[in-house]
Amino acid sequence: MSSKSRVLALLSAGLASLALGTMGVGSAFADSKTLHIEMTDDCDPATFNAVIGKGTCVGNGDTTFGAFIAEVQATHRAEDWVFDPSRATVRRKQTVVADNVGGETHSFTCVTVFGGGIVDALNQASGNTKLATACGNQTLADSFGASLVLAGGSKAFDLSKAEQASPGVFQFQCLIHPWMRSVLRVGRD
Ligand SMILES: [Cu+2]
Repeated sequence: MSSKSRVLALLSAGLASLALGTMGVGSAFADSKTLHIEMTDDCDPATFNAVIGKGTCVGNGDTTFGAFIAEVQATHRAEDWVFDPSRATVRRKQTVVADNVGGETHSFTCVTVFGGGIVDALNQASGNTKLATACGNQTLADSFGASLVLAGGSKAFDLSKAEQASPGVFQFQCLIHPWMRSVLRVGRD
């Protein structure tokens, strides 16, 4: 296999596993007990769907698949693929809601150590050669399945039940695009 087709095969394998995950969607609350984190991207549906498969991108972004890969290889990230905010102060009993406002599926996965996710080609391209460590002794595959958020969907997380990466600090990342990250720090109530 050429290195390009190998990259695409790995990407397809990673994305095919999306279908096997738990498609849980929590409800989004608008009260102050909730912190919303937006998951964004800029996928161009024509090229992403042509390369990875139909339904990969349901948005209306304009970053082509080729430009996306080139950007990740050059800078280890794609600047429009982010968790916003990437840093926030939370309260101990606060609920965090991840809102996927992008065109692709993302995961909002609790990790104790940031690192590579489940798509090896993107791990390599983004320089995340060491895998992330999921919270709660979960495997990456299990935690990925439980933390998927489809395009247009939302998922709520109860921080009181999430493992802290260090005292007072929660870390979340996307296991498809491992540079999409948020660090949540518990402030004084
Ligand atoms: Cu993602």
